[in-house]
Amino acid sequence: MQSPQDQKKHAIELFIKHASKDGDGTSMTKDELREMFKSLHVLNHIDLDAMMKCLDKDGDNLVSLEEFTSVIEVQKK
Ligand SMILES: [Ca+2]
Repeated sequence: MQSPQDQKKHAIELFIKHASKDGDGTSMTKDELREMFKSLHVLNHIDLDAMMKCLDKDGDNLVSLEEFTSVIEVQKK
């Protein structure tokens, strides 16, 4: 059983790993998001467009680390 802190740490590591593929590691494109879910073996269970909309709060078509972690924190409540 992981603590919420550990889960957040792992999520951030996951984000940076995938966000670094074609960028500077601070934001994730939809393609990178897709690759991330693929690596987690959950892509088939996810509506990528809905997920992107949910994560991308400022609508720039990139998911920043801040946007990513804010969703994780909401889910931990
Ligand atoms: Ca954004």
